[in-house]
Amino acid sequence: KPGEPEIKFADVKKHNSIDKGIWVTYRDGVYDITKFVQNHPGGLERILKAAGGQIDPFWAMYAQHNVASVKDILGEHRIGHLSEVEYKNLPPPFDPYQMDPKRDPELLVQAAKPFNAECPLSQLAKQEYLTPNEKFFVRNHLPVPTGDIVDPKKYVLEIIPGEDQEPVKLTLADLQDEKRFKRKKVSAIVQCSGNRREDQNSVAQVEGLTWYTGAISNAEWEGVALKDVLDYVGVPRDLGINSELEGEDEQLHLQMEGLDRPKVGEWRDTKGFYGASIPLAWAQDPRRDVILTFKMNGEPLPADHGAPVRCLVPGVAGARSVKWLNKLIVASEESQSHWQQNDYKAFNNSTTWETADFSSLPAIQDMPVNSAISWPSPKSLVQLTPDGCVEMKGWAWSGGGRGIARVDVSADGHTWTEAELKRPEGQSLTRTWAWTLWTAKLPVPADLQKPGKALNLIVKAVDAQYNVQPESIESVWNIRGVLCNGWHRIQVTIQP
Ligand code: MTE
Ligand code: MO
Repeated sequence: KPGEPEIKFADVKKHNSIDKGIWVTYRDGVYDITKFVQNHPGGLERILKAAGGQIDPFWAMYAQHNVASVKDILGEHRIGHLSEVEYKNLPPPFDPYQMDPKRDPELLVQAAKPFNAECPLSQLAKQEYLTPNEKFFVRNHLPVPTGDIVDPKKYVLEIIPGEDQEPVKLTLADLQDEKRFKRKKVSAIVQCSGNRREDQNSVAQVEGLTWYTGAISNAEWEGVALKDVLDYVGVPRDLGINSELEGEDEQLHLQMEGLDRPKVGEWRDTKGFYGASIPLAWAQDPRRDVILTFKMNGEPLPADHGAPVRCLVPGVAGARSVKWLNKLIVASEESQSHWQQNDYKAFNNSTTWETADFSSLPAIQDMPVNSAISWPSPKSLVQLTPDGCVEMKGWAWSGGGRGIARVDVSADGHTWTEAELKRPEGQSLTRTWAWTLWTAKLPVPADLQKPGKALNLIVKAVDAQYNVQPESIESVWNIRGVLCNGWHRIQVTIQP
């Protein structure tokens, strides 16, 4: 701001309490937030950690601040700036992500800190049923936990079998003791609810990470059935199913807490852990195949995917498969975490951030039918086959165990050709957790079979309950850009 004073960092440091006033810096700006702190949505205690210092490392940690509305609020409290020299000489802000693991350079990175990356389109186009671990998409909200808490030899899972009950503790060796728990393998998709968000951005900008079609991957997870573990710690076998019969208010839930939590310097935000929940009925249902997994595609679970133990919930939003599992709690209410209550819900396309009432909608669980084209890639040049067809490949998937009944491709949205489905052997159409890969040979209309012509390629999938993807993206558009499952369309050009 023109004419505003230059302020010394030493003066900022002095304003570090409610009595003395609370100043912070963000980049080179200085802000007096004394009047704001009581209204901080994340609570007074957290914001006081930044009092008299740089707010940058905290905002790097709590990514919900990286939106224009939050920067506007801060702007209202600006009182001056640091000198150019002083700003340059500040120690670089603590980087809570410095211990994150090394990643495959081919992942399509959408955010570096926290790390979020898609399975590359080149991998999806290979049509490998199991995505190699290093190519599996990553969606982290926080730094990957490190140290003793995730050391396989020191890891402890805490399970609270019911309200007011003592926690039962299990080590990794306990979970892997085959005399105690039978091993179980499940091939399952993890898909982020925000997959394909970029298509919604083409209707109108939404808030959230950019995802093209690669926030989805498939692996074979090995571990132990969650129902067996709940059984072992004394949760009555039919508790969840009975509670479901009692109705919504009496439903029981299985809450999951992650070991990942915000940290800045030595400080750990003990209440800011990642959390989610599912109905207890599913956790106990042998047909839902929920597992506590410690192996992915035959290898120990990688750090990015939740090592040493993850709760893998097939068929639902990726957000419910909690990584770096710390606690399981049988409870009468859902997880109260931000990600269960105030995120991962889909409003209609007229609802704005001002009118959105997150408490009015259920958390996303079973995901809707979806599909995408992995080959050819968007905007590429394609070679037609001698009989005037274009070859296509892609994936299709539906939640809740619903298999894929049909995949249709088209060049005009009116006439459709059925794709060939590569259904894994033995897959049941009512209990399918993995994707269905497909290939198609789409006849190109004669008037379009000319070099240099643009072609629009479309795919839609139909699941075993005959749910079908909606035609338009606009009809499913929502402020958070979740559950984007309109027909997937790409444009390509015929090789000149
Ligand atoms: N679990 C923990 N503890 N922390 C997280 O940030 N992200 C969730 C889920 N489980 C998350 C988590 C989300 S939103 C998704 S989509 C999946 O993990 C992504 O799983 P992946 O990184 O193994 O692909
Ligand atoms: Mo997600």
